[in-house]
Amino acid sequence: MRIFSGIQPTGELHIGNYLGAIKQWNSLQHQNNCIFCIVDLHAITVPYDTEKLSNLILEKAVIYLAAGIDPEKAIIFVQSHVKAHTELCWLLNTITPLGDLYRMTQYKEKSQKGKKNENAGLLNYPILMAADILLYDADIVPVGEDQKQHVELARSIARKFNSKFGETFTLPKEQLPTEGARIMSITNPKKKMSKSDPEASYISLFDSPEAIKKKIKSAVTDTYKTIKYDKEKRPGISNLLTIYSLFSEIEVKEVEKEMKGKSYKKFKDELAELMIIKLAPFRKRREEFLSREVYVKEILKQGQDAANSLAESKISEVKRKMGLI
Ligand code: AQP
Repeated sequence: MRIFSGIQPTGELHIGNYLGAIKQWNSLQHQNNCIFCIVDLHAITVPYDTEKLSNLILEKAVIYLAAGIDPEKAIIFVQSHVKAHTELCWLLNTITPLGDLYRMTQYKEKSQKGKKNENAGLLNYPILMAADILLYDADIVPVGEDQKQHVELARSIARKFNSKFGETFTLPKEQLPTEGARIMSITNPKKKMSKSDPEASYISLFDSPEAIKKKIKSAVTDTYKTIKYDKEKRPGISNLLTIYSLFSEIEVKEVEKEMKGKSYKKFKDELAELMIIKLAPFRKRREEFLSREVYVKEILKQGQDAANSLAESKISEVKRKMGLI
């Protein structure tokens, strides 16, 4: 299987990005042809700091490596280093109905964050994402729930292209983890955890033990007394139970049994301890790779070459089919 997925260098990676996406990448890389991209061109569709972007891009490569992505097994590269992504995006623009873009949940949410957020790039984001995926004929796209709609659109664009210009693209399918596809914000458990939201709302993969303790301690729960999963009525405690379950690899039902009779404070203390232990190796490996910038850049260069050769051959086929010379 060909696997493609990416993450935007918009901020610090949080446990949602890990549980929703990177954890799946880790297991998929052993038996598939994996391509993992740092999607920097997506990151510039929202307000950003030009001074900080280059560091954020490099840091994401460090994080992929720290999280266990093996450059011997997977291609790791930066989206803007392979020109065919923007070229294919333009070509796919011409067959994508505007209505499909306006109904995308992420567009609606991000454009509502203020007038300055509204730009054509934000609206066209899913077409660039379709280009990212279709360029490599990806069969599977491992993502969290928020990206499902975009992968569905990529599949619909591929189908449309194939019927208009002849069989060209593989129809991609999203792959969501059974649990952890939507980790919620710890300050507002009705909202998805997001790296561009205020720092208190997410737990970074690299938060210090003190920060983890502080954030979990102030995580929003409810006024009930028992530690029970009920996503609709008790989103806060349910989110914490999901996080505990995923990091401990114990099913939620079992965690509930283990926590029976314990106070929220005790549960939170145990959750914080668990996360401190589980996240410690990420922090350590990140420090190691941060001090090996030359090596990280070399990995990205090799990734660029490998991705480029696949992408160039696909874009030539696409242009030929569309009648361009
Ligand atoms: N809360 C989440 N729970 C589970 N999975 C999540 N993902 C994001 N948030 C959660 C998954 O992480 C991958 C990378 O996401 P992205 O960088 O492409 O952007 P995003 O989906 O918009 O994630 P963020 O954290 O909310 O970033 P910002 O704030 O920049 O928009 C994707 O597979 C995503 O599904």
